[in-house]
Amino acid sequence: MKIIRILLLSVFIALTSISGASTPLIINTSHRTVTSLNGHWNYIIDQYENGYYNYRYQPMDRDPGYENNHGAYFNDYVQQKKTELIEYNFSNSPTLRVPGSWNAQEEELFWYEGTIWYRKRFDYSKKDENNRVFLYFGAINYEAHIYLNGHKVGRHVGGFTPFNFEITDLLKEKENRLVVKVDNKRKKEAVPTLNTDWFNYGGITRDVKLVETSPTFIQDYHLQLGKGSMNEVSGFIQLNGDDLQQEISIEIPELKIETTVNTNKTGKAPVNFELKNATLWSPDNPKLYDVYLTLNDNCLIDKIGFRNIETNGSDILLNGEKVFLRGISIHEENGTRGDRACNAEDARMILGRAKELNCNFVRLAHYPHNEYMIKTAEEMGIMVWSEIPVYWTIDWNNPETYKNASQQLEDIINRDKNRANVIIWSVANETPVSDARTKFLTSLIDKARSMDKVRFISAALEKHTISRNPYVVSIEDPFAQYVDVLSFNQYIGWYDGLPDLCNQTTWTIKFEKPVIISEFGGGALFGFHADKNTRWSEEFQEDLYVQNLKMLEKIPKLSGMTPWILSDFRSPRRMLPYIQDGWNRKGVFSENGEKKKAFYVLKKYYTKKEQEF
Ligand code: GCB
Repeated sequence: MKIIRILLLSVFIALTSISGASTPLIINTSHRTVTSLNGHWNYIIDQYENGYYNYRYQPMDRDPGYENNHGAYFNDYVQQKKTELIEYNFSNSPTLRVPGSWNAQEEELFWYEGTIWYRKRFDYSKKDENNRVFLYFGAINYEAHIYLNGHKVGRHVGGFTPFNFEITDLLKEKENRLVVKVDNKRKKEAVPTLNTDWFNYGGITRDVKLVETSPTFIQDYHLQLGKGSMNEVSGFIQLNGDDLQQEISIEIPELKIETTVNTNKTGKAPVNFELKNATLWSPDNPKLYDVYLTLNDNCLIDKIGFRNIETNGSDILLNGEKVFLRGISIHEENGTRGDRACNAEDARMILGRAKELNCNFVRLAHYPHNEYMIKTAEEMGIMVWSEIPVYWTIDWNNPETYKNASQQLEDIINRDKNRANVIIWSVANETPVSDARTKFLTSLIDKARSMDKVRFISAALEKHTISRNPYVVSIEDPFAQYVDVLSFNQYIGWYDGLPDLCNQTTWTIKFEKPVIISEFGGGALFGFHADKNTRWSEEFQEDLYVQNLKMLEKIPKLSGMTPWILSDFRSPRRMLPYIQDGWNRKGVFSENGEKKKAFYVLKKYYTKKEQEF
């Protein structure tokens, strides 16, 4: 008996290690044939993961390919026998809105970190019987196991990146039962790790859709100006399907461009063509062109901007002209709703605040934000710093942790590589210096550069004092030599002395690279007024901004900044009663969009900067 059990277990382990991975990411889903599965989904709270593990704490789950694979216990598989003991029922369970976190929707779930099962029933008729169908999730925080009609479709780890699975063979016309196990428990080896300074919203936090494609289709493409070029588009197109060697036409009618490429045996075609008299994308004129990619009768449209971004010594050049990045850091949160931002309206609201500050740049901290944020920023003429959650104390020596971080980086580059406004991939935030950390981060840089030769690579580093002189500050991190843009966070006047310390501080930066101050700031409760020496008052924060801006202006290589932060945001680390009450108060706006005094200081500075450049 014992031997049989061991045998079964080893079969199970072998099976779980061979599959469950998602299919390559389908980009630009918003311009494809899609059906939204957003809406109300039934849910079951499962704190002990009863639907997944048996009472010996062995998974009842099987990965795809397993014969008679009904997946987990809570798989919503139709039970025929009336006598069968079934201790769950989705149909009689309450519902949650998708997209959205569970914390924001049910009071009893506000602090919940664990497993919740979601179930959605739907009918689906394909537009053409030969077509293929994929199930696409914008993001689920943090780990997801997906089952369709009693079969395991796959598993995904990472709370802020999109993924998809092909479900063509599992899909039915009527009564499909889609079950998702979502687990947002924090873990040491995860990315991010146990400790962060933001709220761990759990759930299906972004759009869910079915994407229908022809048997062979354009799955991916990269169409942007090549490195150093103002007019040469260079990139690729990638097909998915059985008929991989085909001709694809590329058209940009407004520029009178019509060209074709032929894909090779692997479905890939390099793309190179010249743009004549194109208006390049910039914050002043965020021009996007309609680009048509046609394979047989199927046309996929995208709106693409073209721009050149380069550094020259310590300058950043956009389309050949020196630019100052008038930025602000942002969390992906709608504070009024107290939830993750998840739609175009949220994006317009958040980025509208950045526009009011006169920003031309945003740091989307500390994880990949949803696609609406990137695209809305692109339309509004706002450049973007995009980041992965390699934050603070990641498990640097764990190869699985590296794989996870690297996958998140790959997925976000894949999703956003055609967006002209994205200019920086950031691989980390405030990570403690060690050999293992530097190796981890340089491998991430290699990965990013292998996928994107044009955009800058950076990371938010920390400052150091030299020669034990607290007034002379520099960047000593060995990782600094690998980045294109030198970025660092500093909190002089808040964690580090009082705002007056700014007057005595000087900066020596030895690297011949553009410098971005990726964070500075301090907390203030909107509506709390006192003198400038009283912490948490709007006046203290206002003075802190005045002093910091005066100090930072003196850094000769300064090319931009993204103060911390646009709006107050939820954080379990911030529980000071009557002041914080669960919110990090460093916003220049309150969570409801009220402007604090520091807002006006920063806006004035940015207006001056705009005139200078
Ligand atoms: C930092 C972190 C950011 C925090 C911020 C703060 O350095 O990068 O995530 O929220 O400080 O408010 O302390």
